Amino acid sequence: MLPRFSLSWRGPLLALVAGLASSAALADTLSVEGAHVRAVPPVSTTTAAFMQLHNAGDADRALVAASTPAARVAELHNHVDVDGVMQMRQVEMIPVPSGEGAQLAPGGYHLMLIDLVEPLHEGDEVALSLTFDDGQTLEVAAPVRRIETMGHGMSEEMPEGKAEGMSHAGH
Ligand SMILES: [Cu+2]
Repeated sequence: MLPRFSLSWRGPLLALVAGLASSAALADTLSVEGAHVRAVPPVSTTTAAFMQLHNAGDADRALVAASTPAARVAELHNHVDVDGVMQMRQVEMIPVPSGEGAQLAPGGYHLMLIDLVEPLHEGDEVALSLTFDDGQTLEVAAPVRRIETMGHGMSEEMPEGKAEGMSHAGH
C-alpha cells in the first residue's frame, strides 16, 4: 500500500515515481525526542537506550535496526509479562504507527546495547543510528543518564533491573 502524499495522482504509471517521491518526503516525518542511554556501572557491558519516536507522516513505519559505535551489538527489545514476571525479548521491529509513534521506555520497548566498547559515563553522548522499514536512517545523539527503574521496585544501584539482568545472562 502506498502512503498518501501531496502530489496529484495521475494513475498507475506514476506509482513508481510516486513511491520514490514519498520516501523522500517521509525523511521529514520521522523524528526522535528525548533519546538517552542508561548509565550503568563500569563493570556492566550492557545497557539500554530509550526515546520517543514520532511519526508525523501518513504511513505507518517500523524501526527495524539500530547500531552505535559505542557497542558491538544493538538489538531491538521489548518487555513482556510472562505469568507476572517481566522478561526481555528481542523483537524484529518496533512499530511506529502514523500519528502515534512509539515510546521506548523502561519496562517496554528499548534498544539493547550489548558488548559496550568502553565504559559509558554520565554525560557522555552515544551516537545511535536508527534504520526504518522504508530504508531511511535517523542519526541521534543520546546522552548517558541515570535512570531510576519504575515499577520493578528497583533502585538506581541496580540500574539494569532484575528482569533485564536475568535475561542478559543468555547474551
Ligand atoms: Cu533489553
